[in-house]
Amino acid sequence: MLNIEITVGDITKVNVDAIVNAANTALRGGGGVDGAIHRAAGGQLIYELIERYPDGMHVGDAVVTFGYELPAMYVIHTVGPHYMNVGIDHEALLESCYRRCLEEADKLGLHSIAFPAISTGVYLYPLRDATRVALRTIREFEPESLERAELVFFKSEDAEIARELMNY
Ligand code: AR6
Repeated sequence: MLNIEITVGDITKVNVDAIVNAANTALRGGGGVDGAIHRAAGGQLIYELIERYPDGMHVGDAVVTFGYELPAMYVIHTVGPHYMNVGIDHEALLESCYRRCLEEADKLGLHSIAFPAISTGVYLYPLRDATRVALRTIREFEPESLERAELVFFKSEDAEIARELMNY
């Protein structure tokens, strides 16, 4: 089972093998954590995305690029569900984001991964519900190489909620 840590801070500064980006289906950058990751990684990141993923990606999936100027060697880009979109299974899609990122990291033989709170910003997924999905999916995952998953929260009050949920 993976070791889960909850921390507060900026994910672009975290020293792990891969950080996860909460991207959008176009995969061409954006605001929030996506914007911060692109700024910190430098301009090469967008070129790799354009070259390797010209058609973008689907909600709930994950794709990998290098991290360039980030401390992390890789960025795993995923797209969470927008909570205001109707006719989709938000929970299943969010679960798929976490699972697919873990699978990609494991496939690369990585030991550590850091997640932001996918979908809980601009995409409006309630933090408590989203964190429950994150914790459950990470706990259920059976890793080959991965040892540690860090949940990085930008706001300390969000990390407090996550710590509370960890104890259930
Ligand atoms: N480090 C860690 N967490 C962060 C950081 C950071 N540097 N910056 C923000 N957060 P959001 P989404 C937290 O909106 O809801 C983008 O424009 C933030 O507090 O970044 O999945 C994309 O291009 C929140 O809890 O992602 C998409 O269009 C969490 O990261 C769209 O936003 C996620 O907030 C995706 O929306």
